[in-house]
Amino acid sequence: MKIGITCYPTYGGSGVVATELGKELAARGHEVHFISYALPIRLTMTDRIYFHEVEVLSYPLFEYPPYDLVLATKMAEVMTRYDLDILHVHYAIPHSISAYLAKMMLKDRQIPFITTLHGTDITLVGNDRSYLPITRFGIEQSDAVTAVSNYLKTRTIEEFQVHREIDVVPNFVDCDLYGERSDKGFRAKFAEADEDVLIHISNFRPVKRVEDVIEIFSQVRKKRKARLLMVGDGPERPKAEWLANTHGISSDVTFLGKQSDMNRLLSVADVLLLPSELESFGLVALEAMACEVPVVASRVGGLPEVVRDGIDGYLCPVGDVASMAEGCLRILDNPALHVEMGKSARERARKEFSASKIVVQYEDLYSRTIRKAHSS
Ligand code: GMT
Repeated sequence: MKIGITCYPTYGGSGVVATELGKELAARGHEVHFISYALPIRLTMTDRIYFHEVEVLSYPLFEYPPYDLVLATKMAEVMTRYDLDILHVHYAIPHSISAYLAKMMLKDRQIPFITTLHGTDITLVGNDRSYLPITRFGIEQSDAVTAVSNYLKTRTIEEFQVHREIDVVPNFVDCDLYGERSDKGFRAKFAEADEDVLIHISNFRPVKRVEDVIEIFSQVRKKRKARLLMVGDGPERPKAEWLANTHGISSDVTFLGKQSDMNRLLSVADVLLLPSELESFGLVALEAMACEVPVVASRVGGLPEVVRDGIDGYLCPVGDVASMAEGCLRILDNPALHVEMGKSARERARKEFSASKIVVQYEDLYSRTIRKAHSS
């Protein structure tokens, strides 16, 4: 198949999933065309992968340059020039609307588009009254819609009152890449041999509750020699840095900023902390699980569909930093439990969320959607 993919190219789970999907599809023989305003961060240009940049003209009249229109124009151009069979957009706003416009521009060709809902496009942004009607419209007009968890599907139906089929296709992880052990030398860059390594990876937005990460670590640090790696960047980073200072633990906390080798970093970690206010899936939890790293996270959104409480880590109420610290200590104080949880987590990632298991679900959906579009 010839498949167009649009996503946000910046740091964030939706762009990562879209990029990894494109790479997997190309490896399986499909031709994949990425359409976005920049090269997606994890995209490497290999055989059958193309990138089409959306360049937004700035003009003094445009206080807000109309990216959605330029994107629609580029989508239509790529769909025509490369004779695409289907377009798959990740994150509803504004991508589903641009895809709808592109489809209308090429009405005679009947090229269908699929929208994958990732989370904040429904729970935060799309839910805002100023975006809700247009988001609902994008969902209704899509030829197929997928959500990354049952939780997200239910919330979409309830809050957007959409009466259409939504397929749940969970996120996936490359279990060959995630799970390779790093050499001891790499771990030594971050921690002494007798220190535990806790890790948090996110875009440091308010929804991630990075201050809770510091609070949890602070409690763990009182009981054990440990180090915290804070990976990523975003608006809440200064608050987290300040809090680490206040607790007198700043020398034990390393802010690494944006990084690309997540698999290598995860492989040196003992526990992943993800105390988010909300996660529709929690891709980083899955990536940690594939690396045999138990997860201590909030019992919220789609996270219980990924992490089994007491088996792959611990899930606690949002904001309950004491229980989360207790969960970390239970794991770190008990090496046998640590190993057992890590192995269960990897096994679950491998069995339920491996690329080979999930990518075929998208392929199947593409084929069904294309057939339906041509038969109508
Ligand atoms: O977190 C965001 O701000 C948006 C989005 C993203 O692009 O990272 O995250 C969502 O999509 C991920 C990939 O499907 C999910 O793993 C995240 O749980 C989800 N974030 C939220 O629901 C907060």
